[in-house]
Amino acid sequence: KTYNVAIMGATGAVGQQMKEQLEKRDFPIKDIVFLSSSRSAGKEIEFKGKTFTVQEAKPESFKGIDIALFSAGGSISEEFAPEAVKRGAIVIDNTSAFRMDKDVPLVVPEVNKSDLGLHKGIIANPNCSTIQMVCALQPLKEQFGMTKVVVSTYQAVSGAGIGAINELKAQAADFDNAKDAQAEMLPVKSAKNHYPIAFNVIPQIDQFADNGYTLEEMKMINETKKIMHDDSLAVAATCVRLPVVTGHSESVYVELSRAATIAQVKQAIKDAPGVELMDDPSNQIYPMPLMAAGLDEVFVGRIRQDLDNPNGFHLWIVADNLVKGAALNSVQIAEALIEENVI
Ligand code: 11C
Repeated sequence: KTYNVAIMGATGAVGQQMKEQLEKRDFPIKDIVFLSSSRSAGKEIEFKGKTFTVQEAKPESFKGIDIALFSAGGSISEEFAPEAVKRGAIVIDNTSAFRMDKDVPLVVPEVNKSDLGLHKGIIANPNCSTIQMVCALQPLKEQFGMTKVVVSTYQAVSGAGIGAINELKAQAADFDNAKDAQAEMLPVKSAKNHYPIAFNVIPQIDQFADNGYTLEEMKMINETKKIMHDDSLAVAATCVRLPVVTGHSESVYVELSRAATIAQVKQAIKDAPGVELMDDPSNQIYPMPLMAAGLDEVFVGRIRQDLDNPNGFHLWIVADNLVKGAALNSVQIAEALIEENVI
């Protein structure tokens, strides 16, 4: 069987990657349509050797569509996802618009594929920094239980879109004027103040919530509990932007409910689907964003037992934020819908 697919936000950093994943994984496509806002409509996209023109999204664009992959911003999803569902499509939404809705499954196939069956038309793709973390945590939680997670992130600018990548590249050309570099995109386009990211580190991703955490931090906290089905899991996050183009890194401290050896933790990570253990300090083997860019896996290294708490472990987790963190996970959700006979 083949399916009619739409990509909403086709010209964005994630939209382009969605197209590539569909091609690479040979997703069973009958027909495909590339949609965007009026600003990007008219651009041309190559897909499997054919040229397609990007169309301005209208509610009627979703007529006959089976699966619609959305990544064009939360307000576009709020406007068009219900229209797509009304016309019979299943929406896989990569924005934060519906993630915490009770009726919307929030899915990382390696972790909670069974939630797909509960969908009412919309399935949410989690935040990139959440996806890579839960892929590594799930096998540990399953085997040893888990009480607490403390994460600090080192996030790439591509998470903030193509404009942020271009800004980093432009700023990186002139170290002598780094402090005065022109900045309009980061920490977040809609913020009052903007700071250069080249030669810098910015401890703000997205806007601040009233509790002093950023929205990115709150996403990691709330989404992790929802995906792992555990409201009692204590989660704290500090999210930081680095001058890296692609690949989010995370330093994660976990406390397990039951005692585990370092060998057991490494084995659990090694056996986990979609996760690759890359941990050999004697040969300086550990994951880094430059090597993870373009790859599907979540890489885990630097695994250490805490020196004070035998149930505490430290991990270093790296993945391509546009691949497993966004487009690949969305396409894997679509594949899982087929495998599980949900569509
Ligand atoms: C970033 N994680 O790196 C963000 C981008 O909720 O899907 C993804 C935002 C989201 O800036």
